[in-house]
Amino acid sequence: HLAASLEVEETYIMIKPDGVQRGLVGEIISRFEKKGFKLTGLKLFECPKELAEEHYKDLQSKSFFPNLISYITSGPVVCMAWEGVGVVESARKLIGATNPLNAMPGTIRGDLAVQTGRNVVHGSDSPENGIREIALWFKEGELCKWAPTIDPWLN
Ligand code: 3AN
Repeated sequence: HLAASLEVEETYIMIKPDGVQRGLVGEIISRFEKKGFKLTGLKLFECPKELAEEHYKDLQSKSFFPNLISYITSGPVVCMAWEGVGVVESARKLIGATNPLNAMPGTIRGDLAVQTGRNVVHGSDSPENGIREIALWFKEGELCKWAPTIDPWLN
């Protein structure tokens, strides 16, 4: 397994409809904030079927594909872009294994989910997919490439 990258990367994180409906939005966002990554995009969004199919196009041939698409489009999702050093692999660690029964306690799926088909959150699996997915889910003008401006003494 590759060591965590020292590059500043971007990753696409999405809270799936079960995470929104179970009231886990704040809890999940908080984990990425507390880790120290920078939020650069955030919206609540009802995903059209075509977009879900494009996002998961590599899984098109899988038997669970139709169920996956109806799950993702069953209610609003929270779309997020996060930036930071090694953020892609680090976010995958915070999220935990695809099957929540295999996800370690302390991870989002390990703490908050039971089923693969209801695993509350998505995270890009490579820096290339991070860039691809952020471009797919966000329009130009929806992302904020900000730097801190608050006097640190105020904190
Ligand atoms: P991950 O989300 O951990 O990157 P992927 O990319 O292998 O996992 O799968 C994408 C999504 O497809 C998963 N988050 C899950 O919702 C769904 N999925 C994957 N494998 C299965 C499966 N065996 N049965 C049902 N859904 C699955």
